[in-house]
Amino acid sequence: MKFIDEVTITVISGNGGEGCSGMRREKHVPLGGPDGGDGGNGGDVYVEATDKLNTLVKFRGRKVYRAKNGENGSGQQCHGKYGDDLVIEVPVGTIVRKTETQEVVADLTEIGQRIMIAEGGRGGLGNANFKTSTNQAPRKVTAAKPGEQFEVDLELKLLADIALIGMPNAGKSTLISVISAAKPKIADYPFTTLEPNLGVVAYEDSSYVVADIPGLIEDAAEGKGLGIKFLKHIERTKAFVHLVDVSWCLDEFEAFDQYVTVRAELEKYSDKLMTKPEIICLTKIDAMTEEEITKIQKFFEEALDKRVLPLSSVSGRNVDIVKALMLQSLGRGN
Ligand SMILES: Nc1nc2c(ncn2[C@@H]2O[C@H](COP(=O)(O)OP(=O)(O)OP(=O)(O)O)[C@@H](O)[C@H]2O)c(=O)[nH]1
Ligand SMILES: [Mg+2]
Repeated sequence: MKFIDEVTITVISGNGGEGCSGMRREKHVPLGGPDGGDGGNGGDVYVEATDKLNTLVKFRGRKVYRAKNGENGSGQQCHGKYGDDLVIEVPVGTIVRKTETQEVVADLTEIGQRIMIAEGGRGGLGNANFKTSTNQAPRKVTAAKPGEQFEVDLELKLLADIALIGMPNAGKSTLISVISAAKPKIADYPFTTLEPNLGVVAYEDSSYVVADIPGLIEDAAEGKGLGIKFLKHIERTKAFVHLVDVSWCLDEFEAFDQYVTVRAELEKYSDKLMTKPEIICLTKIDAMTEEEITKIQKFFEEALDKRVLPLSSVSGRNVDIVKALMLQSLGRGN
């Protein structure tokens, strides 16, 4: 069971630039004196909480995050440029720990909160700093400090955006296993899933969290089956995908009856559940003829006056469309 999104990345702050050891050389000025400028400081690495992300999926690709090095100082007391800082955007709710010690270095709870996790190395001082009354021509510079490099673990507790609902055996766990990295138990008997499974779905440039919950049966709202506990989970999600296994049904009435049973339980539990966006999928259509599929689909669409999607997690038919519709139901798709 996975309720937590975790990823490890490497952060590297910038090295400080070297201080310069230089002497002023001008025509007609025999002893020009020291004029070496300081090296610039290396860039710092920050993490910043944003509401534009809700998972850590984007960190699965890129693992190394590096701020820029400071530039070296030069003659004529020119100071090196400071290295640019690096700001890593992470979802609100992310906790950052140093991998080695597990020390928490940032716990980001508010949008815009920004915390430095790796400090850039200081630039070295140029020799212009060391001129004294007794030493008019020092060669001395201080060494530039290197940046820091270490691994951090990012951890985000996931809250599901969308719940997969339906009767036991409808194919909920199978669907989450094909759209995310979740590996729930799947079996040909009811109540295989005893606790919700969460999966992160990456679709186009977005991602969202889907919960596969235990099957709902008649009187679930009164605690039957696995009961009320999981309706609470559903309450916090923004939308549902309602899976109806129509592959074994003798006719469209039997198929529709399953849908109505589950909706009735949602309604008994709370009116609020009824107003959430719902994507309806007729599952396991790989085991049906086109004729059977169309007949049941038409019946649902006419009864409900909305689009109903035939789906097969096994053949993959319409799986991408469901992913796109889920994103849309969150107000984030096209
Ligand atoms: N032919 C076919 N079988 C499927 C499909 N999706 C799921 N199944 C099968 O249906 C059975 C139930 O699938 P699950 O994914 O465990 O169903 P569930 O809705 O999670 O069931 P519970 O956890 O008991 O509520 C398994 O034997 C799956 O292999 C599909 O698209 N086509
Ligand atoms: Mg299941």
